[in-house]
Amino acid sequence: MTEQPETLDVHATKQALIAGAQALGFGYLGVGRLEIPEDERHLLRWLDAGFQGEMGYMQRHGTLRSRPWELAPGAVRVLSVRMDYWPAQVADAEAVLADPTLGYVSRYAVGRDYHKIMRPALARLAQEIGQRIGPFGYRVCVDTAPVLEKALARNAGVGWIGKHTNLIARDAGSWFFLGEILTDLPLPIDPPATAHCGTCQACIPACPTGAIVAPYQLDARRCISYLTIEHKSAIPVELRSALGNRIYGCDDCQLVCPWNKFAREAAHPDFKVRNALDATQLTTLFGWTESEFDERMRGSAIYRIGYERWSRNIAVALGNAPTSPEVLDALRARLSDASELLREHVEWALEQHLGCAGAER
Ligand code: B12
Ligand code: SF4
Ligand code: SF4
Repeated sequence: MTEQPETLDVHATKQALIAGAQALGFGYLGVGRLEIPEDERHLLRWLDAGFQGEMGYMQRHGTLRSRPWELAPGAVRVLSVRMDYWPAQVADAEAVLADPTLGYVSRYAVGRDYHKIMRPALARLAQEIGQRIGPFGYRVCVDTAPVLEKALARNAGVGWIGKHTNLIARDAGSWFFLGEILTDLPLPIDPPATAHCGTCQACIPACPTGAIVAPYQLDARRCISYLTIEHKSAIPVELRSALGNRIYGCDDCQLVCPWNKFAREAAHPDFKVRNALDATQLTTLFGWTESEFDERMRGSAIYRIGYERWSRNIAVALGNAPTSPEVLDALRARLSDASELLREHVEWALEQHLGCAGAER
């Protein structure tokens, strides 16, 4: 990272960053220290328990995630931002979850891929500050960078880590993404956020698969978000019914959180629903060809999981749907799919409707 001029007005620079972040659509920008030793201990215990499942990158990065100065040498502060994503005019989440003929897509993913929105906005913020104060050292991170984003955001006053393990802000709930700029600017820090779950435990029994094994502890291997997005192989049979109609991600633990009555709608227009993904018949989605998937999902976070995993997820939801000629036809149409992974899920789904010999009928 670069040397700072001794004349740097850190207070004015911080104010410029806050104003710049707001103008770029961020809901909040806070400044925090980088040290998170207690979170490092929790991370190591989480990895020891094997909660990361197939997410090999979590194991591989180890303590790099809790020592951001190793990722960005010279960094002394984190500028942590929040961007609200709850889309305006989205179909009612509870109503979609209650209709097993529809697919439920997590509300963060019904619009444009958030990485494509947040990364350029953070890079622009850093450039604008550079134009004001001259060159400075920084690294922009959004999601995929190996840092404990929630712990850093808590340090910077953005919010606290709830018992469901998502970050919550008192005035904005938890429907937001996080991003950071690690920097060598010695800016004045904000006080870390205090915790406000209190005696509430609503999210724990609300989890369809029992993934929140204790307050603040998530066994990702059971989490529907992990199973439908990160997990590449077969979805464990014993968890398939619990997935219900959730075909990409899961929002249940946040839907019951009382703090989400303070949540704000997305300011950024790119989070608006695309391709009616907030409430579409499962049979329609399952009928998409690979090129239709590519064409419709390009630019969406869903594109990242690819057609095979997307189809696998929908097959499970169709197995959980009420039996109907449309559901059976949709499943049978893909019984001889080229993907062995998909064929096995389609056979399982048909078995749910027709019994053990279902796949042969
Ligand atoms: C891996 C990952 C996942 C995994 C694992 C989730 C998890 N809780 O770790 C899976 C695939 C399941 C997942 C799911 C989701 N994710 Co995710 N995910 C990540 C990622 C890449 C790393 C998270 C991580 O480091 N986990 C490691 C473990 C150790 O951390 P942890 O569970 O958070 O544990 C912390 C505390 O709970 C506490 N702790 C742990 N054990 C204990 C024990 C005790 C006794 C105590 C007191 C505390 C404590 O300390 C730990 C360290 O701070 C981050 C991006 C990033 N780079 O940070 C996004 C991120 C956390 N995900 C995000 C989102 C939006 C989601 C989903 C909501 C998406 C969805 N709707 O489907 C779900 C939410 C599921 C849930 N209930 O958490 C957002 C969260 C935004 C927010 N408001 O918090 C992030 C920050 C991405 C982003 N840039 O916006 N995710
Ligand atoms: S996202 Fe869904 S499956 Fe994962 S912990 Fe929350 S409620 Fe459970
Ligand atoms: S539902 Fe209750 S316990 Fe869970 S995160 Fe929200 S406030 Fe905390």
